[in-house]
Amino acid sequence: MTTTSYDAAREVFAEWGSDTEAAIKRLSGIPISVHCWQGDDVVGFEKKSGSSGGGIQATGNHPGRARTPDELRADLEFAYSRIPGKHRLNLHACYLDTDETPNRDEIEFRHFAPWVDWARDQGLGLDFNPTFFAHAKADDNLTLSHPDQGIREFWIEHGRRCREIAAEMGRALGSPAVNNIWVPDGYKDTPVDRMSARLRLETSLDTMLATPLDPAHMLDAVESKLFGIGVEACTVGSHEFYMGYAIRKGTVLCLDMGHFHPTENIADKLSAVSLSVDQILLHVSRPMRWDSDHVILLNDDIQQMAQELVFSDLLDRTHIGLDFFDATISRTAAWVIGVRNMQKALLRALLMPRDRLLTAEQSLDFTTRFVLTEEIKDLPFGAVWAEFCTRMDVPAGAPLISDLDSYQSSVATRG
Ligand code: RNT
Ligand code: ZN
Repeated sequence: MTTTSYDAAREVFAEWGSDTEAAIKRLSGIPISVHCWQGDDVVGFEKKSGSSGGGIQATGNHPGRARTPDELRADLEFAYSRIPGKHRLNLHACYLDTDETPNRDEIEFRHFAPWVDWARDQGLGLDFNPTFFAHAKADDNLTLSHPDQGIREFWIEHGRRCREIAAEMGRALGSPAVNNIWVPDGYKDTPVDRMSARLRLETSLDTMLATPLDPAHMLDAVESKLFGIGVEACTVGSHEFYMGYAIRKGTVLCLDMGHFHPTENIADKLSAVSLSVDQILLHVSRPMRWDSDHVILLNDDIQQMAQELVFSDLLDRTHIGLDFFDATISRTAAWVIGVRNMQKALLRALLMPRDRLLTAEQSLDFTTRFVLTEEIKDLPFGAVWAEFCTRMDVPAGAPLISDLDSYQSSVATRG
């Protein structure tokens, strides 16, 4: 039998005390929730929203944007076929698939049934999100905290329905759907009454979440933000607001990597918040100077995040979702490379010589810790990744590049 580069890598890692087979096995069981909205620049399939746009915006005009649910599913099927392992799809409520024209406060499970049938066929779990943006009733950048009771009630009803839809999705697929609440609410210029806005958001959330639903079918999550375009002065649902809310109400806490000050280290927050909340949802993203939602790279930020998940034993209570959208490059390539980067980061973390690092740190031998963290950067992680891809029957390296390119060419003629 010839020695492959994987066999050689396995031996190298074994010398460092790391088990490549165990790492591959663990990685193959970590689902990533792939966000539908990278496929069409966060446009969705509503026939009428009465929106003037706003809320969230992708920049770029690369050819090939999915214009229908069928096109989006075809693109996703291609992307999943180039991503090792079994994963999830994260759907937004504005991606309904129906000839009907329900408003946001009228949507029902049947409007999403084609997605559920498809997910079942593909062996995918589903996650869900109410869509509190890109709608006439969100044009003031105020929804659940709007001073107008009628507008608040409209959005509360939307949120209620989304919870029910998520629960039905989770029941149908036998895996709980995380239903993540993000609202754009905030003020462009300095408000004089932050308190009332936050009290209104709190009361609206309480009303929306009042009916308990089976956690085997759905899990409520809340997502904070620091600021956004048009809400520079104050975001009602800030980090402190939602962290407190999640702790008091027992919801999942969503941490989006783009929703903090640019120098804050999101990886550092995981162990800290995990002492107070049971489950975490990640929106893995790449903020460049602001919450720009660039496609994630295999960079230090992602690596540190993955290492914290592994070293703090948080993988079993963290839902890993992605949140980026770039319309200047192939959207399918963005999905494939972004998800694979998250997986590569997890693989590297799983291959770290954990015991040696912990021993050095516990004995205050920071020199050894430093030497270790830097020397292990040269270990043959790539050979283990290539082996994982081969076993999962997905391409790596040159064949992947030509694959991504030919799929992009096949969709580039879309109008
Ligand atoms: C917006 C939030 C939110 C959205 C998605 C589309 O800043 O990050 O998660 O990106 O809901
Ligand atoms: Zn997000």
